[in-house]
Amino acid sequence: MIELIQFPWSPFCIVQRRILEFSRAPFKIINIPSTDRTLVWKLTKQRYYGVPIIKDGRQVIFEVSEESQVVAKYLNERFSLGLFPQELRGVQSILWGYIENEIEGPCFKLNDIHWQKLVPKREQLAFLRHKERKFGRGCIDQWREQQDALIAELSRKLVPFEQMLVTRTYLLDMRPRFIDFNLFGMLSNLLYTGHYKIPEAHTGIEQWYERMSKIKLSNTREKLRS
Ligand SMILES: N[C@@H](CCC(=O)N[C@@H](CS)C(=O)NCC(=O)O)C(=O)O
Repeated sequence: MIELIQFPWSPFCIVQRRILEFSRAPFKIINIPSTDRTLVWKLTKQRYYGVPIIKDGRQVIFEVSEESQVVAKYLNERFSLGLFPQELRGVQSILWGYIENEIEGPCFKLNDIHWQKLVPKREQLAFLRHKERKFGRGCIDQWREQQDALIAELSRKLVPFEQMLVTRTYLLDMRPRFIDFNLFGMLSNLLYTGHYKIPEAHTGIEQWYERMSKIKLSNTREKLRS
C-alpha cells in the first residue's frame, strides 16, 4: 500500500493527499513532526528532507527541484488519473509555478500566523527558529500585522482563477487536472485552522473548492461517459 509521509497542514502534502483520495487507491498517512525530517532523510537515503514523499513498496518518490512534480506524475501514471494530458503541457507548468509561489506565499503566511495552535509545544522552538532563519526575525509577527494586506493580495492573485471558472467546471477543463489539485492544496492550507474563508468576491472558486474537496475518479469517468 502507498504510504504518504507528510504533516497535515502542509500545502504541498495536501495536494498529494487529495490526489490519492481522488484515485480511490488505499493509502496510509504517516505524519511526521514538521521539525523532524529523520524519516524522510532515511527513506530517501539522505537525498531529501522535504515533504511530501511517498513510499510505494520498495520505491520512494520525492521531488528533484522546486518546479518538478515527480510525486504527482508518479501517482498519475500509477493510477491513470489523466492529470497531465499532452495538450495541457506547458500551460500547466506555467500555472503551477504561479500557484506554488504567488498563491502559496500569502496562504502559508496567513496560516503561520496561527502556528502556536498547529505546532506542539515541544516543537515550537525549532519551528520558530526555522521560520526566522528563512524569513527574518519577527517574521510571523509582521505577517500578523499585515494580515489584511495579505488577504487582499491573495484575493487579487486569485482573480485569474475566478475568470477561468466562469465558463468551466474546473480550471482548464470539464474535469480536474493537476493544477486543480495544486490550487486546492494551497487554499486548503489557508483554510486549515478555520480562521479564514476563500475571499468573498470569489464565489466561483468557492463552489469549485467544494467540488474539489469531494471529487473521486469514478465520478469523473462516469461524467465523461455521459
Ligand atoms: N516543490 C515541492 C515543495 C515541497 C515543500 O516546500 N515542502 C515544505 C513543507 S510545506 C518543506 O518540507 N520544506 C523544507 C523544509 O521545511 O525544510 C513539492 O511540491 O513537494
